[in-house]
This record gives sequence, C-alpha cells and structure tokens, in this order.
Amino acid sequence: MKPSTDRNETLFEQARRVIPGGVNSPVRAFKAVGGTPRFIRRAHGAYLWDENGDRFIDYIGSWGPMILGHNHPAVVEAVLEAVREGFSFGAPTERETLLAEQIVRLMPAIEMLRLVSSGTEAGMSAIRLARGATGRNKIVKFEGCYHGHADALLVKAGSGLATFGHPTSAGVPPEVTRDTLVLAYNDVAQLEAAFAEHGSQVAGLIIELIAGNMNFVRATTAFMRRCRELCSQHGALLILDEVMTGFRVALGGAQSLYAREIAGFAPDLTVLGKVIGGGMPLAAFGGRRAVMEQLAPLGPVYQAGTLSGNPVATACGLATLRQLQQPRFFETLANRTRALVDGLAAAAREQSLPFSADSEGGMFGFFLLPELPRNYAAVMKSDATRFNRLFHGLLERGIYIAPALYEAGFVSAAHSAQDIEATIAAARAVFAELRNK
Ligand code: KE4
Repeated sequence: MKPSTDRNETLFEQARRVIPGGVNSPVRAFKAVGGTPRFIRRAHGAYLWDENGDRFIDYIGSWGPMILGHNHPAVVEAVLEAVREGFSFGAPTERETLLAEQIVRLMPAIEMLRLVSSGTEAGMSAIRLARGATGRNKIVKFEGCYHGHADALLVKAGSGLATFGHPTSAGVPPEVTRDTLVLAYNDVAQLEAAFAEHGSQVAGLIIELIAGNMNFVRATTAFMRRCRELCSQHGALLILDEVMTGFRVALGGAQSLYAREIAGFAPDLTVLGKVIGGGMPLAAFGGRRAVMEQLAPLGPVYQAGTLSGNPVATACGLATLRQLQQPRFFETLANRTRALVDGLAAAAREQSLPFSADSEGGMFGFFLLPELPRNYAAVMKSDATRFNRLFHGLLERGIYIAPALYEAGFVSAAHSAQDIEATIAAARAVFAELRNK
C-alpha cells in the first residue's frame, strides 16, 4: 500500500500497532464519525495544530479542562515553577490544602474533600463512601449519564423499572451491577416509584445536573427537587457529578444555579474533575464533613492514590481557579458561548434544518433535532449520519467539535469573537451542503 503523505494516517497506523485502537481513550479514535483522528502536535489559546501543521479552532478543550484556552501564561508559569521544586513527593503539601480551601470556599456544600487523579476515581470513591456511610448497597443512576468507568457505574437499564442494571461492558460481573438501578432522566414518576420500592436500601443517587454525556440535557428543576426530597426522606445521599459542569457552567458549578431555583438545594457529595486540574490529572470528591470523615485514615471507608494531590497538578489547578475568579470571567464566557449557539441556530434556520441548541457558561450542546431532547431516548433520535457529515464538514474547514453526537462542546476564554464568527460561517457552508444531500 502506498505510504500515506498524511502524518495523521501514518501516526494512527503506527499507534494501532502498540495501543488498542491507537488511542488511550476510545472517543478519540473517531470510531463514531469515521475517518482518521488528528494527532495533535501543539495547542495555544483557542487553537490546536495537528501533525500536518493544520490549525483548528478547538471546541473540545481536552473534554472540558481547558477553560482558559491552551497554555495560559499564568498557568504555564505556575506549572514550571512547581516542576522546578519537584514532581511528586508522596507526602502532604501546603498547595493541596490551598486548592481544597479554594474549592470549599467556592462550593459551600463541600465542607471537606479528597483530591484524586481522575473523574472515574472520584466517582468510584464517592459511591464507595456513600455505601460505607449509609451501610446500604443500592445506587440510583440515570440513563445517558456517565460517571467514569468504575464497574458499578458501567450499567444499562434493566428490563423494567424494578429490575436492576445489567453491565454495559464485558468484564463487569452481573453481581457488581445488580445493586445499580438505572432510571430515565427527568422522569419524576419513575423516580418516585423506585424510591417507594427500594428507598430504604438506596445508599446514593448520582446524577449530572446538565448531562454533558448526552451532549447537553438539563435536569428539570421539578426533577431535581424530587431527587433531593426523596434522598432526604429515605436517608440516601444525593451525589452530584460535576466533573464536567464544575467551574465550567458557573463559578459555583451547576449546583449553584439549581440552588437559586430550589430552596435549600445542596448535595451530600459532589464529584469534580477536568477544570479543577486545568489540564493536568486532578479530580476530587467532597461534601458534608460527617460523610467525608468516614474516609481512611479517620474512618472505615478505604481510598488512596500514589499521585493524589500531585504538586504539579495542584499548581496547575490553583492557577486555573485563580483566573476563573477574575471579574466578569463567566459573564464574558457565557456571552461568547451563547453567541456561538445562537449563530449556529440562525445558520441552520436559513437552511430549514432541524436544529436545537443550548448553553450554560462555557459549555454548549446542539442537536439535529427540532426540539431540545429531555432524556436519552430522545437524544438517540438524532440523525447520526447527518451529524457525521457535519463533523467532517467542519473539520475540513478547521473547526474541531466533539467526534460524537452525544458529547458536549466547550468554549474557552481564549475564543475570540472572530473565532465564533468564523465557526458560524463554516457551519453555514456545511448546513447548505447538508440540505442538498
Ligand atoms: P475521567 O475518568 O475521564 O477523568 O472522568 C470521568 C467522567 C466522570 N463524570 C463525567 C460527568 C464525565 O463527563 C467524565 C468524563 N467525560 C468524558 C467525556 N464525556 C471524558 C472523555 C473521554 O472519556 O476520553
């Protein structure tokens, strides 16, 4: 076969010989959209450059962490300074306390937290903590929400409401998922029936308030009010997975938005990741002191990690959170993101294409559907073939969106008004092509 002149193809071929699928996380392989993934050589501000030297406006932002844009000078300086003092000690550092104090101050429902290295680790640990703190085993999650790849959370809905979950992955024993109940997102009746039947055995309910793993689906206020009420009524812990929304949709996370609508709304535990590490491996879980103090070395729930609270990662996270607290940071970011989705919707309307979009802070989603979907079944009515053509049409024009229709998009503080305009212009051209095919 003729050797490819495309560095991405050559590198993908080379990678697939030694890394399963050529990637270290499945979504990067472009399997859903087809084609060759772009191997990124460098990034700066709102842009990525691949190994061919092609530039892209980046709406993935490492799947959320890069809210400031790539290589923000203050963050680079903080990381370089930390590196010069050492990479990892396996001993406590002041910086971990400073980062924990920042998060506690910005998210008042978190009285204490534990730093870990990935959102999966944070979610897995929060589930174990909920079970240990309540002495119960059952967990409630929702179809379309993703909380990392811990065994107990790789679950699809059972055959009916009362039946518990079945594994979505090979290698997960059915015994591990039989205590996980998967319900429909935003379905109050199902939620109430499930708690009526199983409430006394539920350790925790875990949910994304804005489900970025269904692209962008908001939990209704009524639904979240009932989640909070039923957890309180039955002694279960409300666990908010804000790995994606934390410090992305608002300075206080999505929970701060719902607390404005629901009197007294607060989770018992929160899971964080992505933005708090600023692009370095760092995540966290935290919540009420009485629950968190069940963790080793104080309490009976074991949890640990060699690189937890890593000094370089915490320096990156601290420098990132410092920038987020600049005056009008989220107002400016939210306006820019809203300008993007409004522009895309207007361009789609010009071509009479079914299109709906939404955004909060620096996170957005859009659907090739006339109405915003409210749950997983509705999201899955999207036209995957048309989405794939949209994805590649934009990529060819230097616009890099998520290579999967169920993934959210992210705007950074580095995206300029010109970047947004260029993106809308590219989308207008692709929508015209879609209409004609
Ligand atoms: P990580 O283990 O990937 O750091 O975090 C898992 C996780 C937990 N909770 C939520 C709400 C998440 O969105 C994630 C990870 N998100 C995916 C994108 N949907 C990361 C991208 C990937 O898997 O490569």
